[in-house]
Amino acid sequence: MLIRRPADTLPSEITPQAIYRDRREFLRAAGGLALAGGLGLTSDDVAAAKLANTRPGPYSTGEEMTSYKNITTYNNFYEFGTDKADPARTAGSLRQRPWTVQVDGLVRRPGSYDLDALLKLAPLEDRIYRMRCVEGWSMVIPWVGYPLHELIRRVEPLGSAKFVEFTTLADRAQMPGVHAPVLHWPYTEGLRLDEALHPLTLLAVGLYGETLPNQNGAPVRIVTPWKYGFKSAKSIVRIRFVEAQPESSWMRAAPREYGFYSNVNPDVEHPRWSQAKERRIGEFTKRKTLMFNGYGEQVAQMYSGLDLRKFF
Ligand SMILES: Nc1nc2c(c(=O)[nH]1)N[C@H]1C(S)=C(S)[C@@H](COP(=O)(O)O)O[C@H]1N2
Ligand SMILES: [Mo]
Repeated sequence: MLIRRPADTLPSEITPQAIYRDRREFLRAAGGLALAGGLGLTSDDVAAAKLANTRPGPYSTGEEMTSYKNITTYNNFYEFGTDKADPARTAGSLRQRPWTVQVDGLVRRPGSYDLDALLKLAPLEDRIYRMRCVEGWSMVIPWVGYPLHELIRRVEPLGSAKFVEFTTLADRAQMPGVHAPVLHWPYTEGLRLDEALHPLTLLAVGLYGETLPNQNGAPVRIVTPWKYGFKSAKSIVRIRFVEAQPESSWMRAAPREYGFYSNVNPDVEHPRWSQAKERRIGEFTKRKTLMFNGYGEQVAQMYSGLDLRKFF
């Protein structure tokens, strides 16, 4: 077990000036919604105004974004209840600060890193991603964050590290859903190291130009847009580098239904339903689900030679 030391800060020479400027802009945006109440604007008005100031980063889709309201009231976050409406109602009890992320396992610079220090590691970008839940619905979400590789590179994984495991907060005092035995707590997820290093994989801290609402995984989460939503672990507290493929909470709960890879794949049906189509939240006609959620050009080469029916 690692002991938290004050020395667990990442070197300051890796923090260029530009990052501080970006961060100031981000924090200014985060005050926007509070102001909106006074002006009588709806949160969607404010979100639209904010987006006028955002510069969609690489890989952003030009598709219409899901409304702020839908993104923040239709959630899967079982630590706050299993109904889609539960997290928006009950996640107010989550305390976003202080927040530390423990980095350990097969890594040269393990430590307990303060989230505010992690926020300064790289410029925050706006990334508009398609997201697909294994349940058959999808959204387009404008995330704020930076590629996870920015963090991974700086903590220097050892050559023996092949996978990354994410552990999320499981605090009964703050999370009413953790009392229910619906999953094995804490919620854990994992990626192969090359997936975690892929430029699409985000360490996300906001959406619609704002800090993350609690129900969306505040204060920091993973986003892997070519995989089913459950791979995008919310409210993470630990990143562990390991040699063997880790077992995620969903694999443990239902190994026949949820594999480690969980790449969006319209050709591999879930044992209880087809994955060929999806309903974009806010729309009525179903859409065809795209291989790798439409990110095949970016990610398919990572799986060449892998039988995607076996490694689902
Ligand atoms: N800790 C934690 N992370 C989680 C979940 C959860 O229950 N607990 N649900 C997952 C699922 S199934 C989905 S679809 C996405 C939903 O993210 P969103 O509510 O921000 O759209 O979060 C994922 N991350
Ligand atoms: Mo999901």
